[in-house]
Amino acid sequence: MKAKAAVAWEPRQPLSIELIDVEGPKEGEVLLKVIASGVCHTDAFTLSGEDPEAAFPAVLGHEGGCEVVECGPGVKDLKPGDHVIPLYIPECGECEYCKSTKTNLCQSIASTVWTGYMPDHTRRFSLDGKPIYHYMGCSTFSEYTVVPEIALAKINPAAPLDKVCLLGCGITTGIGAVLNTARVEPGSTVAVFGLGGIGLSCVQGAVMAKAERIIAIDMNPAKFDMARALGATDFINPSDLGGSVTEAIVEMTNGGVDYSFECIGNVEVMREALESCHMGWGVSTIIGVAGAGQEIHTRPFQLVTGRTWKGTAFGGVKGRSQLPGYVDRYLAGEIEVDKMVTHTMPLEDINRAFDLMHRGESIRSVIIF
Ligand code: NAD
Ligand code: AHE
Ligand code: ZN
Ligand code: ZN
Repeated sequence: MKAKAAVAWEPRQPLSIELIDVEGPKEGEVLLKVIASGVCHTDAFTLSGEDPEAAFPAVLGHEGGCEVVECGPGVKDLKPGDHVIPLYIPECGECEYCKSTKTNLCQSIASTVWTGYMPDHTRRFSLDGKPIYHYMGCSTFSEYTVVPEIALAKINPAAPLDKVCLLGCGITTGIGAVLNTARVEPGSTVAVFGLGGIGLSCVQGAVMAKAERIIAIDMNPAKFDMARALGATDFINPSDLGGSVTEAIVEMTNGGVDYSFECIGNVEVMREALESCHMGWGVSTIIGVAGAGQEIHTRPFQLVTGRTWKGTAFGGVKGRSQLPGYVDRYLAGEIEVDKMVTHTMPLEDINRAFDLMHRGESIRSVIIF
């Protein structure tokens, strides 16, 4: 079939709207109509050319709200009309990672997902016979996409897909980082570095965890109003300080925070986030994704003296079994999603979504198909 899609032909170039060919679903695969897709900073990261796993040309996008159109042979639990959210981390239920309660990192199809192929090592997208890569197993910047059943969370059909698409990455990642990865306790002090879709969702998660003090840090003060509305209690703009953010936090909290979260992808800030944690017990969780060749640094003494460095992907959430519950909690008014959608636009305007993100003018743009 034909589908309108935004194709990334090469890094650092605007996406190009094309009418591509989408092949039907094979064994275990599902053809989806994408109703809406958020635009995450990771899409911009891959487009920037910094992602060592990037393959071009590709259809990017991984925050989708979709409807099932057709099921390939062997698909067990989905039917046309079902509402689903594609998962860049699948849940096969059978691998040693799925069987462990300690991780969500199902590895059943990881070698193909992260290199731009379907699990059978072929691709479903092409234009004039030239194959196009998939992206994170989702490729939601296309009217139609093909995803394996094990990478689809079936959700409550009452949920608006143009909102809950954001649970396909940003919001779930931030909340999950706080509740699953760091496991913030009531009464804790928390610092959130970077107040985009991820950082603001950490703020939201910290409120859910009943943190007492939530320090929100961003170089763009325009982000503070939303952070305050979601429950942040203190605000730091690094440009306003004489010294470092770490010094400011250590002073404000009498020694450092119990938990910090890096939601930017800046390795220098990752260090600051760790060193802003309290000696003896502070835990810093890395969420931001950094470019090829970049590495984190700190004095080993920081860890010797009882700080812990952690990281998280999709907030530790197992997609098929746990994401539907996040959708239900949104429907019950327990998770804020609507306020995070600051812009909506048709696919034709998708490059504006990237411009708004880079200029710091959006939290999340949602593409409506
Ligand atoms: P975003 O662009 O919407 O937000 C980033 C925020 O950081 C902006 O508000 C910006 O002003 C702020 N910022 C930039 N440099 C700063 C600095 N030096 N000090 C303080 N603030 C600074 O991005 P996002 O969509 O929220 O994504 C954030 C990061 O999380 C990205 O690296 C993204 O790739 C990553 N991410 C990781 C996962 C995961 O599973 N680990 C999931 C989603 C996104
Ligand atoms: N390709 C990058 C890594 C990108 C990365 O870490 N992706 C996160 C999700 S970001 C969502 O916005 C992830 O889940 N990774 C798990 C995995 O197995 O890659 C690089 O640095 O190579
Ligand atoms: Zn993302
Ligand atoms: Zn698995």
